Amino acid sequence: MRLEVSIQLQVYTCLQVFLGFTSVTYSQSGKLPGMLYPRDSESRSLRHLDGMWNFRIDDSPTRNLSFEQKWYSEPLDESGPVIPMPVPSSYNDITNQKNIRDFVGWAWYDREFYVDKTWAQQRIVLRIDSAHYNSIVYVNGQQVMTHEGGHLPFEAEVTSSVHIGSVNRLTVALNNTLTPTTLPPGSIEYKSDTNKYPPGYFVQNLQFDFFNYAGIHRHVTLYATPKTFVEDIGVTSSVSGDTGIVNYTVNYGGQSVPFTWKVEILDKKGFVVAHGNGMQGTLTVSDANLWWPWTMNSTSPGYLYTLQVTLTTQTHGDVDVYRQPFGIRTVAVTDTQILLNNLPFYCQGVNKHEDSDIRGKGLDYPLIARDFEMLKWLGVNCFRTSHYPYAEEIMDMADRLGIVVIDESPGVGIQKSKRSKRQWYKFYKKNNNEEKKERKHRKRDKSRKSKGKKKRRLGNIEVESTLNDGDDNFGNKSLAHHKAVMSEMYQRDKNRPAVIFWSVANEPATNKPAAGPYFREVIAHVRSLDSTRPVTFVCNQEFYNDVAVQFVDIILINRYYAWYSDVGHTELIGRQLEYDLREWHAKFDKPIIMSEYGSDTIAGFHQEPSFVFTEEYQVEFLREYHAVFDKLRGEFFVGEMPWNFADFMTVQGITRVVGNKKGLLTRQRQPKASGHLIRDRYMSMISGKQTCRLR
Ligand code: GCB
Repeated sequence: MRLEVSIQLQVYTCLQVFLGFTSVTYSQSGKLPGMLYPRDSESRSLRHLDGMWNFRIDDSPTRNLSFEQKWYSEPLDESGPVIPMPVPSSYNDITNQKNIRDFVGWAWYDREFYVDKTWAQQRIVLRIDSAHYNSIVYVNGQQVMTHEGGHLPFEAEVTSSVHIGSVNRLTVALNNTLTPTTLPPGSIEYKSDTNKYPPGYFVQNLQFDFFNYAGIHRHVTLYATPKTFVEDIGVTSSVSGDTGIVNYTVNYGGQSVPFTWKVEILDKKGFVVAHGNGMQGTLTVSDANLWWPWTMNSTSPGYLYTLQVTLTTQTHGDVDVYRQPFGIRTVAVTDTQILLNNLPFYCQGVNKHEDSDIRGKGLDYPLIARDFEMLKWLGVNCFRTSHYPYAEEIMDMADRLGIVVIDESPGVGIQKSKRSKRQWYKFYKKNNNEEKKERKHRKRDKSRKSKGKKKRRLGNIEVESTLNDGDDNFGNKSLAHHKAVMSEMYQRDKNRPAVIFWSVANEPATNKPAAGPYFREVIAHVRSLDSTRPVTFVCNQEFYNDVAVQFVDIILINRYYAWYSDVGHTELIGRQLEYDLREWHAKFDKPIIMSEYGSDTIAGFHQEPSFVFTEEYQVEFLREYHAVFDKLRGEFFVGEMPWNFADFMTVQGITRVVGNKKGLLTRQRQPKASGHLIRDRYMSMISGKQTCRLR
């Protein structure tokens, strides 16, 4: 379902120059820099800069005062009042102030830190695991990096920016404004009727159904490596009989001096089981322990090996050691099945969100532990990172516990395309000769185009108030950014055995012609990065109007029969769903996962016979879907993922009662009746060995 929501704020337009964010810096060869997770070793040290930072929003009417006054050039508490703000966390739900909760624009953070003097001869790197959305980072008043997009890490070498022996200041400016070309896209809408709104009044329109939490969401880390260092590691695997075949590539960064590589595979106990010494190679592990989901191997699920990479420079005697966990496993899809290590895998799934009370989307270890506890309690063997990449600490747990992940990009709500309508009518004309319609549309198009010429800026960000060719959600700018985000995601998660599919988007408007070339290109880009994992997106269109499912390996469909249509009529679910799924399979001949289905349920609401929003309705609703799943499972149906694992926050709106309540669990992670239903179902699948393999 598509939802448009607004946050109301009062601002004036801003005339500053657009800052020109780059999401990532490519090397001259066009290759993405490595994005190895900061780990300590005998050659590397790290320090999290988490804690209480100083914080202030720039709520000036232009949202640009902070740059005019150069807040980054001195401690934040000298340019104005500050409040303490925890890192990592979203800032929205920390205070009791509406203007902070609903803020749109630049929010400023700073803190002081010292650098260990033993790091003096090292290369020092600053990494932010996720900050939403646009970031500008300063060390001691000097800009050291910018990044566009939340949910993914970015880093820069800061060796020459930090002082050793005196205090350093780290300042981060963050802007959560979403525009038609951000990922996810959104728009700023100015309200011009001065009888109703003060001058400069605007709303932020979102095209997705979760709160647009902002802040420094994950760790901020300072780490040190040798000057010549292990820059990147890539591992892929295949299996031949009992032998694991491991292909690796390693790369170095920093000074180009003569060096040697040592590459070793360690098993769980730390024994070397294979070794090599080139920048790339193939190693074999006899009698390999494969990586299995916990439902397919109860004794040793999620088996991880370590690729221990040692780089030794001959002249400097410098050594860098990096240990990369990985798994040995294969993934494939046929026209009716998902195969893990050549055996059929059925996804007993859920969708999730990074979301909790107070923290918003902030990383929180107790929450992560509780979530995995409840995933296991539910019998879940698979989740989707709806609708953006999750924290690396969450992904680590999935790798370790043997829970499969469909890794989804922040491409949620790619829907608006002015061009697409024109193309649609052209298409119509060609096929149905509906010239009249096309002429009418062209007229409307012209008037919109002239309106669209006026572009506005808000706090230095270009916020297109109307959609124009080239800067709509399917335009070239969006496409280039989407591809860059997929590259960043791939760089971060490529070595994770838990990740079995890439999902490039959720519910894009793939009924519009513009979506065809757009998704063909995004998906081809992902395939060019990774030939080992199937690629997909999550679709909510119809089998007869979709233009992009033809490009995917496996179909993921969202459906809300008896909720957003025929509300209350659970008796229609079976008929409508079975027809629908069979048509998709008949047309595309690919396996299908039901990637969302669910109904809002307020914990503690009861009514018999069932009524919408009650626990009885949710249980009855899910059961109707399950009956169809059970019927199609032996055919082409390969997984189910209720929406959602837990209740989560959205913006205020008359269709949401303090957030989306489709959780099997409450936002505090306690089960509703539906949680018990899913647990019974998934546990009986495990013990009944239905389409899962138990060892
Ligand atoms: C959907 C979206 C999800 C929403 C859900 C709902 O189709 O993918 O983001 O939260 O529906 O509850 O409406």
